[in-house]
Amino acid sequence: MPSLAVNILRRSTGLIKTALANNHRLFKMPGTMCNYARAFSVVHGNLDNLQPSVRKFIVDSANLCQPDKVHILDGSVEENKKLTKELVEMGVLRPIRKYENNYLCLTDPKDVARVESKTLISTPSERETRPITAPGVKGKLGQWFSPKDLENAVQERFPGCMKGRTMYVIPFSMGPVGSPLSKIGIEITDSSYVAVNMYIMTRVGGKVLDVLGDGEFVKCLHSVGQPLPMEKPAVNNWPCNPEKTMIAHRPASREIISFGSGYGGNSLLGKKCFALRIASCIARDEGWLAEHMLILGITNPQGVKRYVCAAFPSACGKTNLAMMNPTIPGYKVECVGDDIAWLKFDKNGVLRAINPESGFFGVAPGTSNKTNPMAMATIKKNTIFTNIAVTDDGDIFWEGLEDQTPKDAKITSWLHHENWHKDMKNAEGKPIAAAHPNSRFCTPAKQCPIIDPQWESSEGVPISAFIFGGRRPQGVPLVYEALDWKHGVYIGASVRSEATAAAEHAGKEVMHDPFAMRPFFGYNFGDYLKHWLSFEKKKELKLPKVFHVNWFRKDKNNKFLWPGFGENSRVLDWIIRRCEGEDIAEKSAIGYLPKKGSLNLDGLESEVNYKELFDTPKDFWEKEVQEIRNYFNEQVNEDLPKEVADELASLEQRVSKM
Ligand code: GTP
Ligand code: SPV
Ligand code: MN
Repeated sequence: MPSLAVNILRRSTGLIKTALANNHRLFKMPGTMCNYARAFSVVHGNLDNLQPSVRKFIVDSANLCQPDKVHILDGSVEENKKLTKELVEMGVLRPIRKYENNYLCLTDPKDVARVESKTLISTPSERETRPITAPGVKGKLGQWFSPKDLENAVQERFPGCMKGRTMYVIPFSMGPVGSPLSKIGIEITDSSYVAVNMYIMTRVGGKVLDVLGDGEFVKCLHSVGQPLPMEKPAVNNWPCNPEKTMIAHRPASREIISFGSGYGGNSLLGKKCFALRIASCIARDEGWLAEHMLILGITNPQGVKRYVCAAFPSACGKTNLAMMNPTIPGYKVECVGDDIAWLKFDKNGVLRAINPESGFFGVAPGTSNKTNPMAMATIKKNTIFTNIAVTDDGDIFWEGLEDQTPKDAKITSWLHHENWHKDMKNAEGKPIAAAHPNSRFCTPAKQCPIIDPQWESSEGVPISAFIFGGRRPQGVPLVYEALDWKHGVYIGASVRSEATAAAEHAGKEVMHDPFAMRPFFGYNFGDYLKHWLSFEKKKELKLPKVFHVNWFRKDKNNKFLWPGFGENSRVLDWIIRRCEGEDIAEKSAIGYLPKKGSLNLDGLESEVNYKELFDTPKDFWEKEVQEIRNYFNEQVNEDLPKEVADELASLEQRVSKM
C-alpha cells in the first residue's frame, strides 16, 4: 500500500499535467502546510490581490482538498444571482412560484439537523474543553479530541475531498462590517448552497477583506465530503457523508473544520461554530460574552424603551419571542436578533449587545400568521426554505399552516409524498409529517417589518435583563426573578429543557442545557461560569437583572397552561416593570415571583389557571435540587465554582422550608 503522502503526490502530479494542458495556474509557495506543487484554476476573484495569510489559507485548503476550481466570492448581487441560478439548474433549489425569489431545498433525509455527537473541540488538554467528569461518567458538556486525533481525522477525510468540485471562498463579517464588536471569518466550502445561505446569514464580501487588512480571521473549512465522481448519485442532489461527519473546532488557532454535512449549524460556519464556540473563547480572553440569545427592544405605553436578551435552547422559542406581536395594548416589540448575542460592557459599565448575524435561520413548523406574523411577513421574498412541504399552486406548507392553506390544496411533503394529508401513515403506522420538524427558513433580517432601528448599530444596544428558559412541562412557573447576580448565574447553570428536533436527540427527555449553551460551549463550562461570576466583582459594571420563564408548562391533559406567543408580552411587561424598580415581586424559595395581581392578564382570550401556572410544588423542587446536584457533581465536578455550589445549597435550604 503506498502511503497517503505518496498517493497525494501521485494525484497532484496528475493534476499538474492537467493544469498545464489547460493552461491553469500553478502555485509553488514556500512554507505552506503542504509542500508539494499545487494546481487549480481560479475562476472568480484574484489570489494576487489578497493579503498573504488569506492567500495561504486558500492555497493550503485547495492543496489539501484538490478542487477543480476556486471561486472567491465578491459579495455582489450579480454573483448571488448567478450562484442561485446554477443551483436551480442543478436541481438543488426549486423556485416557489407564489413568492419573489423564494426557493425550496430538500436535503438527503440523512442530513437534517445539527449532529451533536460528532461535534468536537480540540485543545491540548481535555480540561480546557470540558470539566473532567466523575469516574465512569460520560461527559455531556462538550466532546474533546486531542490535537493528534483531530489531525488524523482531518487527514482521513480531507485530502482530495473536493475533487471535481468548485471551492468557494467566502469572506464574511459577523456583526456590522467595521464595528469594533464585529469579527471576520473566511469560510471555504465546496457547497454553493452554503454560499447562498451565508449571503443571507452573514455580511459577505464587499468591504470585508479591506476591513480585515492583515488582521486575524477565523478559518472555516467545510466540505460535504463527496468528491466527484460519486460512487452513488446524491439523494435529492444533496451530497453529504453522514458516516464521516465531523464538526471540529480548534479554539487556540481560531479554526473550524467541518466535514460531511451541508445542513444549518453544521455547514453555515459563521453561526454556532464561530459565533458561539469559537467566539465564546475569544470572549473569555477579551472579557466579553458570546451567548445563545435573542435580542429584542420593547417600548412601553409611556414610550420608555428597554432591550433584553433571552437564552432558550434550540427550538424553544427564541425566534418567536424576538419578533413577537404584543397582545397587550400600547407595547411595541422590535427585533435586533433571534439567535446569538455578542455582549460587551462599554466604558460607562453598560452591557451592550450586537447580533452578529444578518439573517434568521428559523424553525418553520409552528410559524404562522397567528403565532409569528412578523416572521411570515419576513419570508415573503429572498428566502431559502429547507425541508418544508409545498403546494401545487406554488405556496409553502408545514405543520401550523393548516388554517391559512385552502382545504383542497395539493401538498407535496418534504419526502416527496404527493397529495400529502395529515392522516397519512408510514409502513409502521406512524404519522407522516408534511415538513421535517427541523425544517427551516433562511431569510434576511432586514426584511423583518419590526427590525429594530438600532439593529446594525456598531456600539450595540444596552441590555437591561437576561431571560433564561426552556421547555419545562412540570413544576417551573411562568416567570420568576433571580435574587441577585450570583443566583442569576445559578439559574443559567441549571437550565433544563425537553429535547427537540434541532439536533439528533430522539424523544422528549428533559435534558440539562446550562445557559442554553450545552452544545455550544467553546471551553470548559466551569471556567465559563467563573467568567460570568467575574463581572460581579467589577463594581463599575451595571449588571442586568436575571429572569427565568417557562411558556411550556402542561396540565393534566397534556395541554399547555399558557397561550404563549404574543401573550408572552404580559411576562415581558412584568419583567420590564421590575427593571423600572416597581414593587410587584415577592420572595419565594426559588426567587421572586409576581405579586398576586401584578401580572397583566386583562383581555386574555381564554382564562388561564393562574394557580397551576405559578405553583412551585415542594416535592418537585426537592427532586429538581437533587437532579441538579447530581448533574453538577457528575458533569462539572471539580470545576464547579464555589459560588454556584453555594447557591444550590441555599436553594436547597429554602426549598426545605417551603
Ligand atoms: P432555534 O432556531 O433552533 O434556536 O429555535 P428557537 O429558540 O428560535 O425556537 P422558535 O422560536 O423557532 O420556536 C420553536 C418552536 O416552538 C416553534 O414550533 C414554535 O411555534 C414553538 N413556540 C415558540 N414560542 C412558543 C410559545 O410561546 N408557546 C408555545 N406553545 N410554543 C412556542
Ligand atoms: C439551532 O439548532 O439552535 C439552530 C439551528 O439555530 S442550526 O443553525 O442548525 O444550529
Ligand atoms: Mn431560532
